[in-house]
Amino acid sequence: MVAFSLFPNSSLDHEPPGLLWSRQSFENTIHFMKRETFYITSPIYYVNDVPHIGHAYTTLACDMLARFYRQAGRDVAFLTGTDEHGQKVQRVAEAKGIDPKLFVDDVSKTFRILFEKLGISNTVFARTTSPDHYKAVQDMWKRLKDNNQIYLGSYSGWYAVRDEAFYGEDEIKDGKAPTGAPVEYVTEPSYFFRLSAWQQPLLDYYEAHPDFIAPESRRNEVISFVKGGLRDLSISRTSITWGVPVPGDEAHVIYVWLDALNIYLSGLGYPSDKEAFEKFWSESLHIVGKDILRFHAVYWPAFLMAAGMQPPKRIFAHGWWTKDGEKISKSIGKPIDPVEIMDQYGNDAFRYFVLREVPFGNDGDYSEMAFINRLNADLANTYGNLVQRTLAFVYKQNEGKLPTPGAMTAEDKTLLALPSTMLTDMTKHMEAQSLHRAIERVWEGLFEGNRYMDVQKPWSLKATDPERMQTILYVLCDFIRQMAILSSSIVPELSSKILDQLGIAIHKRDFDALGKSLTPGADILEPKPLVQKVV
Ligand code: ME8
Repeated sequence: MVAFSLFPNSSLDHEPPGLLWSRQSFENTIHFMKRETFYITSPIYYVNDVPHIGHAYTTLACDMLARFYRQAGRDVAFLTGTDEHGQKVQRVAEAKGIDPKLFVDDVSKTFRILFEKLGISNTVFARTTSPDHYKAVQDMWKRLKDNNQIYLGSYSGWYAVRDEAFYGEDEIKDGKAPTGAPVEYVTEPSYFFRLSAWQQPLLDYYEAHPDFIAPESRRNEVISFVKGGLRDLSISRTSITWGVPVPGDEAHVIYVWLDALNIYLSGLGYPSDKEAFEKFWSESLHIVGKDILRFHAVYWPAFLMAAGMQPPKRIFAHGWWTKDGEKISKSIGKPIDPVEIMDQYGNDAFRYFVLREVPFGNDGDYSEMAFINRLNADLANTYGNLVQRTLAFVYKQNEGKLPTPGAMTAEDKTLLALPSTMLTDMTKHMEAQSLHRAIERVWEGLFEGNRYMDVQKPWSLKATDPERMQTILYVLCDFIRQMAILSSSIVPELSSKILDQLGIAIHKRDFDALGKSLTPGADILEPKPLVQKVV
């Protein structure tokens, strides 16, 4: 039985209490209610290098989805982790003169620490060196073998260690892989997977499941790649030792991608415990970078179908972050350290910037100027100011208590009804993984809140119409409460601070609290500045 630790990163001191409560509450009620499920996965990252902005990016995107669906009442499993086998990792460990297991333990920890710092709400941190994962990989191998999908042969061709990928002669240009990775010529005995036999079934599957691969442009690329013909795939190596042994032929280790992809099953406890697998697999969403879409959208469904299993529900490939137009990675010398940025500007600022700045699916270039502009304009001016102006005024004018509203005007009612409409739009965007659009929608709401305040001018009514002033302030407070619920998956720390200031109980922070209203006269906390502007 896999323990879905609801907080593997339980040392988090910045975790918003709302989510902590939600998860505990969900776990308690799990046996009594049958809720919709959601299984979100990030790639598991190679441990040849320390984590950078790219790894943080994918995992943050998954986290936004996980938090959103938890608030929507779904039972969420969220996997991230590390990919620890293969030639790339073996070589780095050898070069450092360290035992590979000690080396991977060390680097895997740096990913775990980064995700804790980012406030990632994963339920599983999976590692390919775990004994349970070995079982899943060997189980897959046996299924493929039993189904006559594997044969022994010999591989002669190109291999790029950086990509851990085999390339055909026709793909090599100027002595490099299409990704620019250096290649080496390999000749070794190898087991092969009958990938060529899956060309038509894959094309049929893509056609019958138009939402399987997204975005659309990437789906088209995959389809034309498969239409171009599939060669049988080498799935074992004899020239390396760092991997899962082939059952019954230990001179071979299983190809690192066949090994790694199975993490999505072993992370659910498969094959020892099929309960979680049965519960979550049909609602699985793999978020990956565009660099590894071929492995996920071609090899993975082919392996699964060949093993007699269902492909995942959907695969979404996002774009690539560059800095000054160049690829980001330590080995290429352009790292961007997310920890440094978070230490300087705060977690939410980093999270907000990467998720908002670039349409999810497109490439983006990191610039500090753009980062600071977003922080100042969106977080400080639009969100922070609305909350600060309102709560500071209420706290001062109303002796630290929420106002009591009188009769409401059409404008009041319109503003208060906005968050529920926004949730409908947000949900539509989240279903399409248009994360940036979901965020945009929330900020459109915040603009409306600011506009309402500027038009209603509650401060000008203090002497002339204090009753109307109370109503306006009440509307603003209730609007802010609802906005903080909606923004919880986007800027969790900021949202939870706002809800804390308003005295909103932890169990009233999910989407079903949207239509309800604040209790007039309840105490609020003394407002503290929420977002520090960068000047
Ligand atoms: O491919 N921009 O691991 P990996 C955006 N172990 N995203 C980026 C990025 C960038 N500049 N750089 C990295 C592997 N990423 C395999 C995966 S899954 C069964 C096995 C993100 O460490 C993006 O998600 O090379 C990309 O797909 C992933 O990190 C590659 O991580």
